[in-house]
Amino acid sequence: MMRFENPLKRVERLKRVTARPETTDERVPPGQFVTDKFPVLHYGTVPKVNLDAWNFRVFGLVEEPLTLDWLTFRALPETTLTRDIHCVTRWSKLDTTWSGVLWRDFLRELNIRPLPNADHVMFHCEQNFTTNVSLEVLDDDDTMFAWDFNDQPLTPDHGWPLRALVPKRYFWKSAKWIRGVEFMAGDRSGFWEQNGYHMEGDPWREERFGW
Ligand SMILES: Nc1nc2c(c(=O)[nH]1)N[C@H]1C(S)=C(S)[C@@H](COP(=O)(O)O)O[C@H]1N2
Ligand SMILES: [Mo]
Repeated sequence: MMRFENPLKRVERLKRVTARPETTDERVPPGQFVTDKFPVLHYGTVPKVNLDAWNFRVFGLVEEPLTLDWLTFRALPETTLTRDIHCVTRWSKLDTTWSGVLWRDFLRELNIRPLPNADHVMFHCEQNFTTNVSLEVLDDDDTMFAWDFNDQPLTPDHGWPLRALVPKRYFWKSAKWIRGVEFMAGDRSGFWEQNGYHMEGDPWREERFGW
């Protein structure tokens, strides 16, 4: 629906959207409404991904940069969890179930050691989409790289073969078609953040826009 919209125009339009009725449900952050649908939102087109050529890069401020192929990545220990997701365009979806590798398991299993000055990451995706997240936010028990939704592989439009899941942030930080993580000293804005979205994006504080 808004796939091809200029991001700057999109932000302007979203700022004009009048507030919808708020719910008192304690699971629903302010200014959000609940939907049972699973909208598809992204900038650009759905990439065609070839698993044989797919890789995942761990780079930037880490002791040993790595490149993983799909089978190696997919063999990481799997966890399934159910969380609510909150999109900055005001829909929330409750009890979504994801399987993949937890961020903490990913670091431990691959012995990824960020350098002492690393405090943020940039997620890098197909077609140059990026989004930034702090290591503090990632260091949680429900952040993951997900390959299944409701026990089925992700569909292409929801990020197949792999997406990030950062459920305590607005859903734009849950990067689809992810291909790498870059460790950084200090924060840097990703794609939507450069186009006006907030650097943190905490739905409970309504951190929608950066200005
Ligand atoms: N690679 C990539 N990931 C992305 C985006 C994008 O444009 N490209 N959009 C984000 C935004 S703004 C949202 S709301 C969610 C939407 O995820 P969904 O399509 O699975 O609902 O994906 C996020 N991840
Ligand atoms: Mo979004």
